[in-house]
Amino acid sequence: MGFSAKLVQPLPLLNTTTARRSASENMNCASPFLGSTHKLRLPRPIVSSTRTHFGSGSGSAPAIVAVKSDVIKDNKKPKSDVSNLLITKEEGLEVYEDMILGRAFEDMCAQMYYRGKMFGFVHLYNGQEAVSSGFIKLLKKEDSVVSTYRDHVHALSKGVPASQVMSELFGKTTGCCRGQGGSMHMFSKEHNVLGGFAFIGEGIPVATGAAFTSKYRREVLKEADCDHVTMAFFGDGTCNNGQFFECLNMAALWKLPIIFVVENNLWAIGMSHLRATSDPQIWKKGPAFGMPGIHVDGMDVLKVREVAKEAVGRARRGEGPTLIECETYRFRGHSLADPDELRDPAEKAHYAARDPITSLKKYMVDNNLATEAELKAIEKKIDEVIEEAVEFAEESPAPSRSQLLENVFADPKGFGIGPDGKYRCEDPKFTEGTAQV
Ligand SMILES: Cc1ncc(C[n+]2csc(CCOP(=O)(O)OP(=O)(O)O)c2C)c(N)n1
Ligand SMILES: [Mg+2]
Repeated sequence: MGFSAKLVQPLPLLNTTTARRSASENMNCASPFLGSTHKLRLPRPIVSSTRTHFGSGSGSAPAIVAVKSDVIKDNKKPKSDVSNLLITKEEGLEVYEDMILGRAFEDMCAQMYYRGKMFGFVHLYNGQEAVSSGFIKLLKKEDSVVSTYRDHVHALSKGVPASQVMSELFGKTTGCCRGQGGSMHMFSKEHNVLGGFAFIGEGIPVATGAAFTSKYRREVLKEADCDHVTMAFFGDGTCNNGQFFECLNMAALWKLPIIFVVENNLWAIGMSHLRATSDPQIWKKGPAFGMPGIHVDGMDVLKVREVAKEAVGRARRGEGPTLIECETYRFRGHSLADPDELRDPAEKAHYAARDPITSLKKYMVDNNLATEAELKAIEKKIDEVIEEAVEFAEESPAPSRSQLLENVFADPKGFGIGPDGKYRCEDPKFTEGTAQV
């Protein structure tokens, strides 16, 4: 069927030598792959000639691709002409509040984890807030989000109350999964958060299935107003997993209303992205499957939001999927159990200076979209929300013992649902005392 993937602004390929260097070594080289080569600049209105172009989705040429990293040309202060601004005051305040919520929530998680209030692995999202807020705040309640084990902030952006997320982390019954999921398995039917997933890549087929549901409802069940969109979030390391490729194929084949959001934070635990993948430019996998592939500076919420808007519109109109690679960075170790000794301090400092919250704040204040006092008031409000979430989690009851075996359908150790349909346990050593449930 001969579509032509047109590269509007091609990125030069990294040569092999470059690809073998660590991310930090690449910081000062000319690789356009690492947005780190760009200094933090004030966002300005998008210049039309450098806009990201999406395919129209009609006809047989869906994959027009561009790289969205160079739209800001200089350091001049933008004019305060409201019509030129990238965001309205109301939207800016909403996004700012969401980013502050994500950051403050995660900081509190670290404190609570080290005080022994949380169990198992806890992966924090500090530094990546522009991605969650830039994408998810554009969604409707009916739209779905699928996350990974780094999932608290995605759930918060989608509207799951901080108290429910915190309580889940404390393993309490008032958590969004009644305390049974924990940090890596945030789920909320009400908010269409279809899961955190501990296995990498595991959520991508779930998201593809959710997007298929929307299409099926619209086209087969004739629910004309079903224009629901699904967003799947996952990391750079996950893009080397087969499920990713299978789902790109199906989503493109069936023109599913899905957005594949790669949070490329340059590392998969202690493995540099540049050492782990044959072609580090993940966005290029989009056109390989016949869908647009976009690279965006994931430390700039305004740029993220702009590409997200186009992709959401495209999905809602039934024009199919989009792959968006957001170049971002996590400010903490892989998990709270990770001493984070592998990454170069210079690399960490470089990205710390590009804090997405600081740059949105600067944009809002410089453009008279908000005063320092207004933003301070938001920060104060969120501090209270977080304090209340901790109190709520602290005071909530722990699950009863009987909950332990709920939803357990089989287990080789001999507990689960027996032939009589009742819970059984044949290994008292393993589940100590639960045999009476
Ligand atoms: C199927 C599977 N294999 C291996 C792991 C172990 N593992 C946990 S996190 C991770 C790295 C994932 O990195 P990335 O996708 O970049 O996400 P990030 O942690 O950077 O957000 C790996 C390999 C796993 N969870 N699941
Ligand atoms: Mg990663």
